[in-house]
Amino acid sequence: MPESFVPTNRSEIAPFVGKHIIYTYENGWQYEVYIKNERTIDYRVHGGLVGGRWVKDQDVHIVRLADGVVKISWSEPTGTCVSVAYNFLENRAHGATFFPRWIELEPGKIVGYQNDKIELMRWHRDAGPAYPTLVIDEFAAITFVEDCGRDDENVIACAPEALPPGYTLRCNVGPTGREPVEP
Ligand code: FER
Repeated sequence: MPESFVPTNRSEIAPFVGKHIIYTYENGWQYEVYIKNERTIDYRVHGGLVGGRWVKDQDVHIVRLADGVVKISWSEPTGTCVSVAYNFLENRAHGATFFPRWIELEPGKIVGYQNDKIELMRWHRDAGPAYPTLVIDEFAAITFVEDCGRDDENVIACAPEALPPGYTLRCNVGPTGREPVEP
């Protein structure tokens, strides 16, 4: 990631900093993200190819696309590249993830807490095979949103499997942006 990246106008992305959200892609893969500050996210993966993966302090690029719409893009130590647009007005997201071939072949290698094995991830990235890239391009429904403020290390602080039952089922927003009706 070039060190030269300057986030668009800090005040432009201020409404998004501190957001903690849970969303599920149409393919069933479920993610949880905390926008920790203008340059950093923490996240957990609750289901899908790499369910059980969790990451703190991923360096990201964050840009405002419109009121309530933000795009976050990054390159991981594994070589995976991700770009996700979150629309908080309609509680929808669209993510494009570009997985190296070695992850498609052996996704288990990136499951677990990445921060304890960053050098190993870089080793796998460089060992490959990198290509052909697996492109996963999906819409997602955002089902939970809260504001946690900036730089809170307690929002994403344990493995997905250590969370209380029902943690990801909490639902406080719907597709129109209003509170959902009781099921
Ligand atoms: C997302 C899509 C993919 C996301 C993270 C990823 C935090 C990362 C995938 C991976 O590295 O395995 O929406 O949100």
